[in-house]
Amino acid sequence: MLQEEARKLDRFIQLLLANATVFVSGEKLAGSLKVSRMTICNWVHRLQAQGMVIEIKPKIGYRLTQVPDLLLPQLIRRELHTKVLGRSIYHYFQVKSTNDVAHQLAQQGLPEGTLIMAEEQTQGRGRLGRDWYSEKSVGIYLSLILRPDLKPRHAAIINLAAAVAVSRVIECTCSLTTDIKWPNDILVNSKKCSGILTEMSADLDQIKYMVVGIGINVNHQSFPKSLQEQASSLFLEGGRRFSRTEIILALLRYFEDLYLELQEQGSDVVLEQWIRRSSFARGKEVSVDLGDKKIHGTTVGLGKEGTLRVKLCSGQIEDIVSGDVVIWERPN
Ligand code: BT5
Repeated sequence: MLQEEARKLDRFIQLLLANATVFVSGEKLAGSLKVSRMTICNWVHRLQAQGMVIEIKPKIGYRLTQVPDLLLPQLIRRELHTKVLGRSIYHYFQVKSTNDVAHQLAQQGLPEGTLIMAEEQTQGRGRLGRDWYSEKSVGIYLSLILRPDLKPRHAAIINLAAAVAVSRVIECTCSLTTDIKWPNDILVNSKKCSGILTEMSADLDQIKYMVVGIGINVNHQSFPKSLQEQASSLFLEGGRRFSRTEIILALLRYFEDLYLELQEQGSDVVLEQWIRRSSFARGKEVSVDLGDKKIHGTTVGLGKEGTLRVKLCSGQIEDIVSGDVVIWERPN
């Protein structure tokens, strides 16, 4: 769906929500949104298919009587108590990737804190061109535009801060115990329930903007075979459904607190919290796939810029900037 159409559809839902006690005529809706009555009719059928209950009275109009668990900006805005994050909200029913939309909007000059959410991603992305499975309306797929006053080499700290915020929200809102696998996998019972993809546009010594993309498996009841061993959802681990809206509200608050503290006090505040929340920070025997080689060793903390420090058998310490970490299964 084109961005402009998606914006109009959101405005349409807003009008239905604002007038939920009365029937609104198709003509009036079409006029205020500058679309045809046929478009209104198509949208109504589309929303009904998404679980919205909309009464249709011929020659009179439409009335919204029941809203499903959609990530409606109108509802999020009403409950949001942040200064920066979510000050502008874009919601889409379907996009390729919320990170792609965020890049486009950032290049158009949208401000820091702009939030982009989608019910479904058709080409959700992980790191290094990998896919992110994004089933419709059961997960959280969001991206935030940030414009931090940081040198590009400090960007990894933002990634770690997002991981801390996701871990905190899963613990506080869903009462589940989490672990963080460096740099950005949030695990519940050793299975991945969330991933973060942080991208940036930068000059040599200044970040122009960053896009922090967060995916959380919330109410998924199952996963494709290829992911079943490693992935899970809060529903599968917690045994009940969770409100995606409530999780997003808490996430934005926790992330903003840490983001503002980071800019005032420096990276230690993030590093300390990350280390406290991760069993991978110290004393874990790991293998790290660096692309061109694999190393084995024991983790000995984080470097100032968010690197993972691994002590090799030789005693030498490697600072890992990027790579895939797994628990080292020592050969017998
Ligand atoms: C990540 O990459 O974990 C980053 C994921 C970021 C997703 C968000 S959603 C909103 C925003 N828009 C986007 O397009 N992306 C971001 P990485 O560490 O490379 O992990 C990717 C790997 O995790 C895949 O190769 C699979 O093995 C696995 N995977 C894919 N989908 C998964 C899912 N839903 N849950 C758990 N694991 C998954």
